[in-house]
Amino acid sequence: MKLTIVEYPNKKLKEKSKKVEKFDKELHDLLDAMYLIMINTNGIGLAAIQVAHAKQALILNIPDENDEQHEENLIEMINPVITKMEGETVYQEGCLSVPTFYEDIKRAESLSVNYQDRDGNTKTLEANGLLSIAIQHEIDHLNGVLFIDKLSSSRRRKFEKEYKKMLKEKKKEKK
Ligand code: Y12
Ligand code: CO
Repeated sequence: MKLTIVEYPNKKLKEKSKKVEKFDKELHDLLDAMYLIMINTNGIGLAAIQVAHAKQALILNIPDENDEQHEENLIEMINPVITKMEGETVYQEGCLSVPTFYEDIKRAESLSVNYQDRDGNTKTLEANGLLSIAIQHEIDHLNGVLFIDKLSSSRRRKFEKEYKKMLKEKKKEKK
């Protein structure tokens, strides 16, 4: 399955993803292809809507203390629901769908999430630190929300100006 990353300002990213009902080969092929594209683009988290599939599915691969990613640390979450959030933390987030931009975003410090794995088994995960932030970032994607939607209006205006400039320069480079 050949996938490409959908980039802002594509309207697809505003779509709400649908609950997964079938835990079949089509879902497994999508998850496998998402993993390949995430690793090939230096990502640590990816939601299905970022590859134009409006399904409630996301993957995460948080690097270890040496900043290395290992496939055995891959987490696949289908139909995730956060049941508890505690505390507050700020982290400079980036997103494969908003290339080259990083912004400080305030989120819950820890959480508990219920989800299904690729075979439909029900799981619960307690997370804090970077994993907790990444889960919140990816679940936002399933609801059509990007990290830039959480910026103050003045910061957002600045972002839009800089992003437009970046897209213009990218277009020029292609010519
Ligand atoms: C903390 C904060 C946010 C997340 C969500 C997952 N975000 C990513 O995986 C971001 C990846 C990313 C990768 C980039 O590198 C390439 O595209 C090669 C990147 O750099 C550029 O766009 C130039 C930006 C973001 C998880 C945890
Ligand atoms: Co993202």
